[in-house]
This record gives sequence, structure tokens and C-alpha cells, in this order.
Amino acid sequence: MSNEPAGVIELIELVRVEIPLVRPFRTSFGTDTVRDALLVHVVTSAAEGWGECVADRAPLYSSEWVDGAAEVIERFLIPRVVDEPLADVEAVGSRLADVEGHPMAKGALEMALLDAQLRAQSMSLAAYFGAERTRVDCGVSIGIQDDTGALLELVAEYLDAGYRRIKLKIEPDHDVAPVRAVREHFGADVALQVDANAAYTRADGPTLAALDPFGLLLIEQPLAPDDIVGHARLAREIRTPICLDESITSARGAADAIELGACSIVNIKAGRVGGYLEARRVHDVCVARGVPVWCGGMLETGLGRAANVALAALPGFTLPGDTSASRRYFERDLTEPFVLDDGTLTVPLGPGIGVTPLPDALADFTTARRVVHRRSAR
Ligand code: SMG
Ligand code: MG
Repeated sequence: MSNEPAGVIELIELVRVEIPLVRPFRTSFGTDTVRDALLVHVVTSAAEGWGECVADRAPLYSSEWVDGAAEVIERFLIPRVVDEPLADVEAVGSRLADVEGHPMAKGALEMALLDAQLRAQSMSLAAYFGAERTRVDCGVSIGIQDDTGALLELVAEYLDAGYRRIKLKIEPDHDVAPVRAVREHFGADVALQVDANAAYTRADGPTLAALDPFGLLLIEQPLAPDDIVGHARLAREIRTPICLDESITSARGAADAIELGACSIVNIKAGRVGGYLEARRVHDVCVARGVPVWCGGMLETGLGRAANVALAALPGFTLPGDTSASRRYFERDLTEPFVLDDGTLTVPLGPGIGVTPLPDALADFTTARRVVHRRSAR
């Protein structure tokens, strides 16, 4: 890692964009019809950078929500990084550490600063991570469907498109039936997994064991985020491997969950753990323990997608990620679209995250834009 300075921060603005989803996305906690994203745009004396906050409109997936994240970034995070010159983005985490929680807000600011620093150094995010692959295997996450016919049509569409793994969102009473329908229709060879988004309880072991015969790759986050012991017990009641998502909020937490037997696979989302630097540490602790990881998704625009794809190019990401192509989400993306090529996305290798918002798309999707920091004249 070079010690070149990231440059002096000249300006930071918060940009809100609203991009319609091609179809509603229903999970056990709610339905999204648009991606309402908060972008952090940093201009330094050396380069500019973009960050994307993955917080949703309401605090349902986690305790963060997008308006709250914007306020935290402006009032509590930005003052901690602009007061003294920042030599290196590696130091951002410690500058922000006394602010409790708010990993998605922290992650968005860190991403923008990292993008600016790497652009100034003409280094790609993938190279900075130490990524080895130039393409990553992609899966797709399918929202809960009331109608089995509609579900089977969607699965067929995505398999035809080349996706290498299908993930079904489940909840109580929408679990065994859709899994059985997909298995019966598409056979045992389809790589299939499910995500409960914490919709079950410790008493649901027998229900979840009913998924065992279907040969799933994994079940993601069956129980509450703080129920590590419950997951460890459940792991002894079912044969499907447990993968944790919401429960894993740091590299240390990942190591603990693995040690306690709460999971044998980890979903890594940078926003959930406070940024891409911590995400890389989660990857490292999992690799050291022989635990496979894969890259999660939060319906990111092309900006967050670019960074996710770079992360997913690290060697420990041995399972296909929720890193789907732009058209799985949007008619029109904020950046040049990510296009599926033989079930993979290509890792951007330009400086920084390797993509920027297309000016026309940015103008069309922006709902609010405000400069929240400007360097004062000395
Ligand atoms: O980006 O393809 C995507 C979405 C993947 O299922 C997905 N994400 O719990 O893993 C998860 C969910 C959370 C997002 S709900 C807005
Ligand atoms: Mg999940």
C-alpha cells in the first residue's frame, strides 16, 4: 500500500437518487419498488470519489435507514474526517470508531474516500484488495412470489440468462412449497439457496429441517440477528448449511460465530460491516478458518455494484454472489450497465471503483443534492 496522500478534501456533497426497480422485490420484512440511494460525492485536491449507502428507506433489514444515515454522515462522520488532513483511507475506521453503530453510513463515506484516494493513485479497487479474478460468478435473488407459476417463470428467465445460482426469499408458510416447486421443475442440478431474513424462531427447527431433502447450498439468516446461540443450535438440527448475513457486523463477530458453530458460510456485505476495508477483514478471517464466503447485495446502483464485484474477486469468494447484472434491477442504471457474460460480471479495472455516474442518468434520477462540507479558505 502506497503512502501517497489522498489529497485535501475540498468538498463533500450528499446526492439522493431514486431509480425504479424493474419489478417489486419482496422479502420477509417488506417490499421495495424503487432504489432510494444516498450517494456520497467527495472532491479532493487530487481526485473525486463516489460512495453508495446501502441503507433502505425504513429500518427493517437493520436499524439503519437512509434519512438517518444522511444525517449521521453530515453531523457526526464528516467532521471527523475533514478536521485534520487524511493521509490514508486505512485511517478512516479509527477516526469514526467512537461513533457507535451506523455501519452503512460509515461504509458509504469510506467508499467515497477510498475511491478518491485510489483514483489519485491510479489503482483499481480490485488491485488494492489483492483480488485475483477478473470475472466473478453471479447468482440472483428472487423475491417472495404469491404465485408459483410466476416464481417458476422468473427462475426460468434467470437460468436462461445464465445465472449460476438461484436464491429464493422465504418466510414462514412460503418456504418448503416454493423450494419443492423449483426443484421439481428444474431438477437437482440447479444451485439453489434460500434467505429468510431472520423470519424464523428457535422453535422452527422442524420446519426448517423439512428443507433438508432439497439439497440446498445454504439457508441464509433463519433467526434473529443477535441469536448466535440459536443459530448454533439450529445447525445441529438441520442438514442445510447455515450462512449468516444480518448477524455478521464485523470481522471479530464473524470469527466468533464460526467458532461457536453458528454458521459454516458467510455472506459479506460491506455496508453491513462498516465498509469495504472491514469487509476484506471478514473475508480474511473466514479464509483463515476454511469458511467459504460470497458477496451479498443491497440492490445497489452500478456504483456499489462495481465495488462489490471488485470485493467478490478476492480468492475466498468461492460461491456465486448476489452480484446480478444491472438489468436484474433497473431498466436504466446510474452507471454504464453491468452485463452478464456467461453467468459472470467483469471486474472493473479502471482507477478506484472503475465507474462513475453517467451525467444524464444522474441528473434524471437525482431527487436532492446538497453540499455538506466545503473547505474553508485559509
Ligand atoms: O442486491 O440482488 C440484490 C439483493 C440481494 O437478497 C438480497 N438482499 O438479505 O441478502 C439480503 C437481501 C437484503 C436486501 S433487501 C433490500
Ligand atoms: Mg440476506
